[in-house]
Amino acid sequence: MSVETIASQPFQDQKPGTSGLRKKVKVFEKPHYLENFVQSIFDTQDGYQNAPLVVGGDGRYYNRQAIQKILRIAAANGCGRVLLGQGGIFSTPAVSHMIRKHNACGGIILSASHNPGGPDEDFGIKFNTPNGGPAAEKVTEAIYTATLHINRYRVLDTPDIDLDQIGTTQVGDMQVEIVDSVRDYADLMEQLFDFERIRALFQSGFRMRFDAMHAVTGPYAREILEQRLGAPAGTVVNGVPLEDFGHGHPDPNLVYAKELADHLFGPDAPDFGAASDGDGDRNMVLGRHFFVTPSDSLAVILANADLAPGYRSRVTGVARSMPTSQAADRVAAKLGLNCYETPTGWKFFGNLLDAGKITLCGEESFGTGSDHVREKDGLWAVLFWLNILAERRQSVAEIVREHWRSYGRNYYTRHDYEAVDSTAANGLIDALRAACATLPGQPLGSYTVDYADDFRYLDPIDDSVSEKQGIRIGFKDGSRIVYRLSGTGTEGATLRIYIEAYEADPAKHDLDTQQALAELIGIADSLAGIRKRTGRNEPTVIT
Ligand code: G16
Repeated sequence: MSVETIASQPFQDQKPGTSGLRKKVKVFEKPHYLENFVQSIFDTQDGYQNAPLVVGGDGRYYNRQAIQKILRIAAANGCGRVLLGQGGIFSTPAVSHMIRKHNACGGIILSASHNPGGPDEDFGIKFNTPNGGPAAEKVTEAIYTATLHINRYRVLDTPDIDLDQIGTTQVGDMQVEIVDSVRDYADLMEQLFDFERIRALFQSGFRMRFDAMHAVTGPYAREILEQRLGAPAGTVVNGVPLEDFGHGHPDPNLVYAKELADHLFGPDAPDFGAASDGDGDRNMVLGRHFFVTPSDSLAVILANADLAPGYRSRVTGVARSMPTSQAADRVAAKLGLNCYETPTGWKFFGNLLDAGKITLCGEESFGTGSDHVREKDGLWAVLFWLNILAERRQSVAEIVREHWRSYGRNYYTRHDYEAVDSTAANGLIDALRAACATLPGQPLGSYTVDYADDFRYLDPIDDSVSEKQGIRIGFKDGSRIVYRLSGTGTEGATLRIYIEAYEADPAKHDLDTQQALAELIGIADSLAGIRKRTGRNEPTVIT
């Protein structure tokens, strides 16, 4: 067993996006591609000689091959100990928890999140730092710079190990401890929420369906919902993780989790429905014949945080990503809590959470979380809702409607144009940026522009600055249109347009969202010249 140094050449396209490096599997399969990136992590990080490194992924195609490669590189670089989920499986929030619980030097997560999996689909790799969270921009920049200069990587010449057997294996001088992927995470959930109350809710005949979308949360949801909380067997559907997610698109929204949505809007709908994504960090929450937007979900959780034992009387503040609706801001204002607006990307919450400035945070992209880990957490959000439902004994729709009556309703929608020509998409954003200077004060339809800018974030903890985080157009009445390009797509560019309007009058809280926002949607289209610039007549996905 010897360490080999393999000569290699840089790839120019290894810049991590919103959440790690995401590419087609075919790209990762190119000789040296994955190896270069992983070696660049070891070349720029430290601590792995003495503290464990957590490794796991969402089980998608190429997960197992990638893990064997990572173990060989880790051993060759002097890593002392790896904590690996059984079968190479860990949900993203579970990795975050393992890093924190075991004082690890960090973690390597293999996932392309909600993107489809399979030989012709997507794969991804992400590095998380010792706080359990996605690496901050300065860390990902350092890794990226290393990938541009790399000329060799190290591997230990050793056979594959059995990833399925719990226990400890030696890989050269490195110890690989294969652990139960679920147990520690499920124990943590039990500390945060009132499992007895939720158990009683299920005993009272409350019915739910959790759609794991053939992705990583299946085993977690079965253990927590069906075993520990006593939900009837069959509550969790599509619960076996598959390498191609059963040909599905594991993105929990009304378009891709259609089967679940149809069931919740159908004649025999249960009381509660939920889904999670490929790697278990996103969530969608539904009531009987009722969809809760992620922005509203964050606001409702914040307003009801005292009902969960792990959050009672200890919420310090909240943060939301800039394009997320301002519903949580209204709750924070009423409760006298700090509310922060950050760029898109969970990594921007890390400093605020570490500094204790916020306890809860969320994003419109179906992400909700708290300071229990440093990732968004799909099942955590579902359990928070179950805890609220168990205490309040009202339906999801009643709880949300009551919330709107107290705080007003932020009508909200996101229109995505996927796989748009990158030059056209960049041109569209550049033109909007140029228009920002002259827009304030201008009337657009029945609205008047209050401010227009390209969002710039000054991190209040480390003073780092992130520029060009999305074009914001705010109107005098508080409505907003936001444009930005996705940082997670793997094909062309994805243009996202976020549209929001506030409605205080309860008599107007039951409109169809697209109708309530129709005028703003028209303004958003014509202001950006979407048809002309992209050649598209309608969005690919509306959420
Ligand atoms: C990632 C990030 C999120 C972000 C989302 C969408 O989620 O962790 O913070 O909101 O991407 O990003 P974009 O709009 O740039 O595509 P995930 O679940 O893909 O890891």
